[in-house]
Amino acid sequence: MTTDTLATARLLAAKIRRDVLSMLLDEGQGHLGGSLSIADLMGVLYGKELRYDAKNPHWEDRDRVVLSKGHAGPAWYAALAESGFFDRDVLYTLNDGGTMLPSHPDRLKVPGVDMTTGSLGQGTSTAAGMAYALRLKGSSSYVHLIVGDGELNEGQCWEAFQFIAHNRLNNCIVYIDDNKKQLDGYTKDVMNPFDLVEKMRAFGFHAVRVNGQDAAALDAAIQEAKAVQDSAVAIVLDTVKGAGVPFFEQMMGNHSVKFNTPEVIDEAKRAIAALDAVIEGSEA
Ligand SMILES: Cc1ncc(C[n+]2csc(CCOP(=O)(O)OP(=O)(O)O)c2C)c(N)n1
Repeated sequence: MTTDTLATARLLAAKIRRDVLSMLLDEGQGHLGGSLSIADLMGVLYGKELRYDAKNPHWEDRDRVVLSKGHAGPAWYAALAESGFFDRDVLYTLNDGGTMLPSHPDRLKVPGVDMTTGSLGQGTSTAAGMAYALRLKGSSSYVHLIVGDGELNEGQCWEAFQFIAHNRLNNCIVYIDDNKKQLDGYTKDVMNPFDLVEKMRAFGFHAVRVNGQDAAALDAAIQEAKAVQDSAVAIVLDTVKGAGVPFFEQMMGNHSVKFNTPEVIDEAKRAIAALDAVIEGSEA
């Protein structure tokens, strides 16, 4: 990644964070923590890595994204809006009646969304099927599958991973967002995932662990994954739930945040203003 594209990815991550905070503040609540932890990955994917045409979302040769942890939809919607799939104003209709942006991604409603998700685990199987179909068609497109660490409680994930590994689907890059928390506590307390890199290796994957908040590290891991010829590939993202906004990183219950106290509202507004300043500084 050149300095330019790295800067683009970082700027996009800042915009995603700003938009996620703004839309959830406008909505009064929403899945903040797990949206912010994948902002940097979304920045690298849409800022540099993906092959897409925002004006032709069904372009045959596009890369596919499956956000299996579908509750982080706001981060994906922000990435899509900032990448030109639809107008940014639409973000403020999140979860409203008749919206094209339901809280969880719907492939029949959202331009750029190829797979409906929200029921944890299911996206792993559908992504596996998409990658297998692309392989059969001789396509060079990739499927980027994003899974949560808490989501791994679903046995379906391990069945899908076994299928991906067995078929050596190196066109399906599996990202595990290891932000150490799930809905109601620390992942290790709810159901310990143990060492995710070792576990993925045991399943037959080429697996690495990277700082999921670092655009350069993410890009290097993606390039490494793309160079793997003979096995499935997984990138475990070492992330922080709520990443990028210290107040929300430190909030224990930051899975779905209610913006209903002056303190939380002020902190969100302060963070949005700080991100706006960063964005304006980068674009000046
Ligand atoms: C099958 C299923 N069971 C339960 C839920 C409710 N639920 C939504 S998010 C979540 C926690 C997910 O944790 P994780 O994958 O770590 O998400 P992150 O921390 O990255 O937001 C749960 C249990 C669901 N959406 N689907």
